[in-house]
Amino acid sequence: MKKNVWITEDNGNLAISYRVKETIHEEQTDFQHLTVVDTYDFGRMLFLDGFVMTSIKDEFVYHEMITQPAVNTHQNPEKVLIIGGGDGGAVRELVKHPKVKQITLVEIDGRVIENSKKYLPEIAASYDDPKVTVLVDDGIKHIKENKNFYDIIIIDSTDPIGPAEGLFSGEFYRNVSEALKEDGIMVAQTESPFADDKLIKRIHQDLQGIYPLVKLYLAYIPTYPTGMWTFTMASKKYDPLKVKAEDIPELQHRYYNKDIHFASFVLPNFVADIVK
Ligand code: SPD
Repeated sequence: MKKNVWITEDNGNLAISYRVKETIHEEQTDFQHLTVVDTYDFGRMLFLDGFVMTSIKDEFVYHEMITQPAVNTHQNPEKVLIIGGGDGGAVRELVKHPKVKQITLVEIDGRVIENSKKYLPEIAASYDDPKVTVLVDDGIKHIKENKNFYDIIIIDSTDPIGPAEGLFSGEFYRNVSEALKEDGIMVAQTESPFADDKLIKRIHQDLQGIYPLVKLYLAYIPTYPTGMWTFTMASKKYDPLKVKAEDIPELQHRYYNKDIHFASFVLPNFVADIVK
């Protein structure tokens, strides 16, 4: 007989449950509670403090969309920094890009990296690539210590509570801008337009005070509550909508392509209203 065990992400007013085949691993790290489960519908899933971080079934959407629009907008995206992203999905996507030469991942919780390598090898697939340097350190501190160095900075954070709260602040975004070169681009995951409209608006306004070009874009991620998810790109020079489609390399992507590059910046009216 099949077991009837469920794991639930409970946001207070909204809860989403997944039926579990097997609990693979559970531990309290120095920073958060980490759980890896195998689920019937989404395969293995990583939860941090009870919130879904990634699933084998839909992770490609998030990891392609937090990396590819920026690397295909920047004309020379050689040095890329990822803050967070310890599961390795963003690393895997950046390694694919021929123009990216050096990827630095700064993850505060080394246990996320170790457990992802062990239990989510499809996602943590590129840590051994020679382009990749991993630092287990505080991303906020790393940003303050590096000035005018990176072409792209990707903020692949958890939700804005707990260890990641500081990664959503105006002060942090200003420091990110100083860590970028004069033509740099920053991308952050910025939550759901249904659940987090005030946060998205505040982030947008903060970034507009720092960068000449700020654009919100969308992707569809079933395991992130409400399904519709936003990313915010802030750029010192390059406009993602002025990219030539023929310059976007045909890499092995399951979600991102030349049309999605432009279409993801087309916003439904209610989303456009959040950032107008
Ligand atoms: N509510 C989910 C937000 C999580 C965003 N980051 C996930 C990390 C995947 N690399």
